Amino acid sequence: MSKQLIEVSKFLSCVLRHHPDAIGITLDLEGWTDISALIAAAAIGGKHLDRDLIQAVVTISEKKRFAISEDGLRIRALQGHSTEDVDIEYVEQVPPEFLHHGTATRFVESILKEGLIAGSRQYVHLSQDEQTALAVGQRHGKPVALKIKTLFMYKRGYNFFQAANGVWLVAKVPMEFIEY
Ligand code: HQG
Repeated sequence: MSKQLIEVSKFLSCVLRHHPDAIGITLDLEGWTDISALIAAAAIGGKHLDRDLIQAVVTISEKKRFAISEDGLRIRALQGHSTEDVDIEYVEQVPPEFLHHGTATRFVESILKEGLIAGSRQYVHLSQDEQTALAVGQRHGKPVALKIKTLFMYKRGYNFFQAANGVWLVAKVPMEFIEY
């Protein structure tokens, strides 16, 4: 992805997941916002966006972070929200026996005490495979992938959801379900 597209992707992550209020847009409960309103609001804040740039980011994003509505008028982030304005009705799914959580080695001590918590986000994020988890962990420092006994958790009553881009979501992971 070019530098310009990475910058637009970060901007979209910021306003569509965390701070829509920063540019004065509103997101509905499913996270959608009007693309022309987004472009206009960004312009007022001095940030140039246009439909082609937005479309390019949506198409190229290897993590499929965003989706454009079928009518082409709206955009949303598929997961990763911290804003309370959004409460996406994710599809509940039976998880596989194990999923993986990528983090940094410096967090492991605390995680093994408290379990995994969502922090500022709405959910703890889990990856299908160890390699993806390590890439997620890398964002925070020296990466480590924790193996989570997800089917066992499910059988104990935890609800699992999968975002449209494949990321698994769960409210928390108590330490008894973490293999390290
Ligand atoms: C850690 C990216 C100490 C947790 C990815 C993580 C993902 C604890 C950090 C998505 C803890 C939170 C989310 C505890 C959890 N003590 N640390 N008890 N419990 N943590 O960024 O999962 O590129 O909010 O391990 O692909 O890293 O943005 O969550 O390291 O799907 O599209 O607290 O963001 O996608 O960090 O990443 P984050 P995450 P994007």
